Amino acid sequence: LFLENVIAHPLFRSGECTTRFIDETPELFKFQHRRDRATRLLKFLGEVTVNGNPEMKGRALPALPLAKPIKPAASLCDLSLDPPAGTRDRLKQLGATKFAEWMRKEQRVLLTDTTMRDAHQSLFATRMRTHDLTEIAPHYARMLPELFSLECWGGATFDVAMRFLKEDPWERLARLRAAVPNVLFQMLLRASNAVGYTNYSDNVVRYFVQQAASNGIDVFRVFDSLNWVDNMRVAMDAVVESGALCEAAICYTGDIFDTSRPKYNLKYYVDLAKQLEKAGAHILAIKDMAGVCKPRAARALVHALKQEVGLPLHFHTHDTSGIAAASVLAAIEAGCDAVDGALDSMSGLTSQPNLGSIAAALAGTDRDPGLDFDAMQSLSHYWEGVRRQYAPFEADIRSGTADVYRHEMPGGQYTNLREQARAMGLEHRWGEVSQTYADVNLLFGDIVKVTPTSKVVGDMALFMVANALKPADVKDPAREIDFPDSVISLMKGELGFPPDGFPAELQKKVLKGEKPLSGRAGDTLPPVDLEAKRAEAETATGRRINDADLASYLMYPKVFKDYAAHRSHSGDVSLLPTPAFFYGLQTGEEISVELERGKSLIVSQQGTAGPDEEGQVKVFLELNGQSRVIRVAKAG
Ligand code: 3PY
Ligand code: ZN
Repeated sequence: LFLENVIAHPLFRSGECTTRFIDETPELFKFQHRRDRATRLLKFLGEVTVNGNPEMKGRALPALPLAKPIKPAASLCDLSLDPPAGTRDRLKQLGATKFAEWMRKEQRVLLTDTTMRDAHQSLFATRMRTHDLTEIAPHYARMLPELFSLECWGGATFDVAMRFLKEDPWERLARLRAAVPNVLFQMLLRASNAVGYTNYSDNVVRYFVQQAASNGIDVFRVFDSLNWVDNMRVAMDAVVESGALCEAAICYTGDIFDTSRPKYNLKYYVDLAKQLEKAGAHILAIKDMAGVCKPRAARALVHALKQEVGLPLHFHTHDTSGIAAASVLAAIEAGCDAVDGALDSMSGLTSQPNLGSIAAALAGTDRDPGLDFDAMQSLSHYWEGVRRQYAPFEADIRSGTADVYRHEMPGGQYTNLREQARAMGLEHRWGEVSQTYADVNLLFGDIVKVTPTSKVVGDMALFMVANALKPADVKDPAREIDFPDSVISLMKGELGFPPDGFPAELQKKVLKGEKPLSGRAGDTLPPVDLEAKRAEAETATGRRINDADLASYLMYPKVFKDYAAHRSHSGDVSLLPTPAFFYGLQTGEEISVELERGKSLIVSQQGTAGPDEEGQVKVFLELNGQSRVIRVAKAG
């Protein structure tokens, strides 16, 4: 290995190396590092093979081994060809403002594929791993270059990547970007809450946006969880400054035709849209996070917004009701410029409606999106195989349900809240949880529910079910209640305020005499000393912290520390195929792990023995044809 490194080194090859070449060229010893990387991954595989992945605890495993997802055939996609130009090339050429003008003039309806973000967030608790995304990314670049964007980052993916999947969201972005140079990458940004659950200092929000833009995000869908435009300005300004597209979202809740909830009427949304246009948005999103925007409302809303604002419109919804595609088609008929969907096998239920079917429904019309039907089917076939690997994370729902109009739970929250309920032993009482979720919304004054306010409503619903509390108990001034921290924070105004404030009596009861904030949290949160934080993170993790790491640490200090510890102990587990990561290796199973371009490990499992009297299990592995034995202490 050492000789291989010497011979391959450019200085050696140029013949210009001196006698000090070996001393002065530390990378010649990098094979050691490579061997360490392999050993750490083998230990991880041994551990999961014997004790299971902690993530799988208490879940029903699928029948193993699982078939490998099938990628598009070479006849459909020639990876040796450069990807054709796409929307990203157009953005580079036109700049953000002119790009938005182009969108408005474009006859085709523009399509966003959410499969790589919202679809898996909404179907299986955001567990899709980088490996499955990067395997198919080069095909997307060549097979669907007409897409408007790929939503592939932000929302819950940031947190879940580090916390549960033990991988780096920035590396995911870099690998995807390298594979897809031509199509816009879109992320979901929670305005002042960035990709977290709480308001961050303004300079942290700005720093995060700069990092995301310089690492490859082109479209930022920015929303505030209470539709409070003042709380969106810092993030929006930072996006505009970065040169990326600022897509500001109005979060749709209620029903514009429901006269019993007049605060969410057409005027409310039109006013909001005008404020966002004035605040500098390039594109306006209608973000129907729960999927409650009925076809009639979608048509009326798009029609009104087209008349009242000069921005291109992008409609996003969820199929929880089972009829979301009707709303998408109604929005398109009313002149909507862009819409979201997920590829067939990743669509429906709490995910987005089916992009392939929407494209087919529009084929031959004047809004035909012009996507290749066979390409979409072939990519969907790949996702079908991928999805099977995540079966243990799926919610047990079989059909759309009109119940969503009652509970208004965001699709992206549904599987996560069920997860929380499961962890608290309440999954069998899910019906009660969702009814209580609706009750809590009314207790809080009928608010917009989207991350993080939706999480607070969910926390409170679980708290009430677990403690057998009814709305009357919560309101009763004589009943002492130890409210969850997130509820206290909400009532304090740390996530902002709805236009009509929170119900005064409940706010007083929750705050127990403490005063709520009088303005935006960002106005009172002091700026964070970024370099001091970098030093703190370096001490905490014992590793060099680059700019992207710092952004992760600023968002989630504890989660990042735990992730960094896992990385130094187990290596880069994002490189492992998904069945191996979640289920370990079956006897006779062989996998290939690409450590870096052209450097793969072939690992196979030859059998196990034990546990012995000390509780140790031996896992017999082969690494590139050489036997390795990993000893693992059997848990429990
Ligand atoms: C998120 O913020 O993660 C969402 O998906 C909101 O809809
Ligand atoms: Zn969504």
